[in-house]
Amino acid sequence: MAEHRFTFGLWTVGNPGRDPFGGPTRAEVDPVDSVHKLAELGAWGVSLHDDDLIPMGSSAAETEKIVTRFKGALEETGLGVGMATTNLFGHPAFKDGAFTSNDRGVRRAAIGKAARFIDIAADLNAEVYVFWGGREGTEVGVAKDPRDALERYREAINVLSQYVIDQGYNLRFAMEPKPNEPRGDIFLPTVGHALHFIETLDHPEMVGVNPEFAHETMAGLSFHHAIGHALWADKLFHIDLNSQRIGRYDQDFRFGAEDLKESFLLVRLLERAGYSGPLHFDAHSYRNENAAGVWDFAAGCMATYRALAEKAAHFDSLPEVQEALAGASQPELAESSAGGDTAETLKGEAEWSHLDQLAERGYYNEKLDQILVEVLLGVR
Ligand SMILES: [Mn+2]
Repeated sequence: MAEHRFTFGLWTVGNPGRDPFGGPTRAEVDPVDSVHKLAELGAWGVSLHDDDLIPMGSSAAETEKIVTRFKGALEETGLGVGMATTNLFGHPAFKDGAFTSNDRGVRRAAIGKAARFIDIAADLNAEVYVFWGGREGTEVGVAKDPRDALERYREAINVLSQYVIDQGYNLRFAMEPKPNEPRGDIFLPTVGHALHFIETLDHPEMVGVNPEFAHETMAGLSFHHAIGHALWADKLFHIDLNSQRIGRYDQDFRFGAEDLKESFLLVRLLERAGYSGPLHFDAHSYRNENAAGVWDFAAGCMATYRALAEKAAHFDSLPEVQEALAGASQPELAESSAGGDTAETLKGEAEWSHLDQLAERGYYNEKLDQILVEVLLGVR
């Protein structure tokens, strides 16, 4: 099995347990300590927002000192940077949006803040630069024409793409969709919306998606299908793994903590597709945990992914699975439907006059799903 490149955001293992109803339950963590601890646990790398590493308002000299110390920790441990991103949601100025704020001054500052950290991301050899537009949305629909907001969103990504090209940085962008929270409704709410948005950009080839398990699930959608769509479009540049129950707040639980079956389908798909990008856990430990619990959380994310990858390989190695897949005509879906014939031919009686006969067959779905459940339960 190929080595998995597991990464964790500095904000994930550094999450102090704050929620909308209560303050921190854990102490702040030094990013350098997180790097060392993650290396010890067997992670491949880290990811970070600008503000996770460099407090806002730091001088140029302070910034250089912080970045140098952080790079030292990366060099010492051999950890890489999977992705970097901009915090365009925390500062009160971004309360109406960043790239889509009605205030042009805010929009210009947001692009500038991203460009500043793109320089540092390139210096840290980050593979991907992510855009999660947490504040890009509305509660009051009448206050923003969505067409204008999308045009400004597109403009911001175009200006920043051009900047990366002009600087000669080896950096790709990834858009991260989310349906809502913290805004009532967020622009680019699903993977499908983001995939279309990308096709409208000046440099669509350098922009992909960063789908997150919790975000698609919040919208009641299948994450397995979302990843299938991103892979089919050759746009899966990065992925955010965690877990989530439908209909709840943005839970960001440990990978596999909820919906093991969907997690299994996801891991099986990623493994079969040969996805080789970072496997990033954008999740955090339960608020009632202390520092030790945080590292149980991190180890658990990686252990569950590995276990599901093994389960997926085991599932596909079972003769009864191959038999049931054949019974389901699953391989036949990879064959061309028309096979060179035209619709003119297909409208001939020979092709559709036997629909009653075709209706009689079953598709082995009960058998397949039961085997999957038994594999997950460890009884097969
Ligand atoms: Mn995320």
